[in-house]
Amino acid sequence: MGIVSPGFFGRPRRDDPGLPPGQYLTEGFPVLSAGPTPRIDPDEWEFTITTETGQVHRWSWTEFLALKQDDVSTDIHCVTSWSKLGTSWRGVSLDTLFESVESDCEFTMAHSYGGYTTNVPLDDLLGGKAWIAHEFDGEALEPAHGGPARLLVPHLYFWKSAKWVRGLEMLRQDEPGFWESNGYHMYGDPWREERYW
Ligand SMILES: Nc1nc2c(c(=O)[nH]1)N[C@H]1C(S)=C(S)[C@@H](COP(=O)(O)O)O[C@H]1N2
Ligand SMILES: [Mo]
Repeated sequence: MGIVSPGFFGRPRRDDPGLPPGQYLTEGFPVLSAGPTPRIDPDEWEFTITTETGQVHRWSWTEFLALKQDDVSTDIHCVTSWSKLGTSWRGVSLDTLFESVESDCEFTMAHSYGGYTTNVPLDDLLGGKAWIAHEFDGEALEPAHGGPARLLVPHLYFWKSAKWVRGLEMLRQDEPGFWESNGYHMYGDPWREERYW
């Protein structure tokens, strides 16, 4: 039997070993927002972590920029099937932000300016896996891509990387955020194709 692999000319390459299943490479940087881009003045910006006891940890823009900064190079994967390899970000590790936080919760809800929410387990935010990023490619993060600052959780589908993030709420039990309430997967591992449920 002469088996010839079919030529998928002109189609996205979906067999790249560096890509999760069902993903194709893009060189551009698509903008995907469920609503309008909020404009946040750095003087009014704050990032908070609220624990189950109601304790609120707060950082102003100046305080946030004074924290230890990481330069991160990582691949990102959107559930709509595009992936972008080797993207460059600068931001503050969630490990740094959680240093002073005491909580027994295993789950978090990210809240954004503009109302977007997404749930992420605490384990997925710690251990050098997630950042609050404020630069992309050496420039201030554009408002369309989440500036002044967005959550960056690159090992999960990109809808977990909340743009215009304003805080994390600690949850005793997992709860769906915006897209998770609309059929997206509660966890969203691109390597297991956890797109929808
Ligand atoms: N606040 C907020 N964050 C968001 C979204 C959104 O609509 N609002 N969309 C999510 C989705 S579905 C994706 S794929 C990425 C898109 O990020 P980008 O526009 O920088 O490519 O942001 C995620 N974060
Ligand atoms: Mo997305």
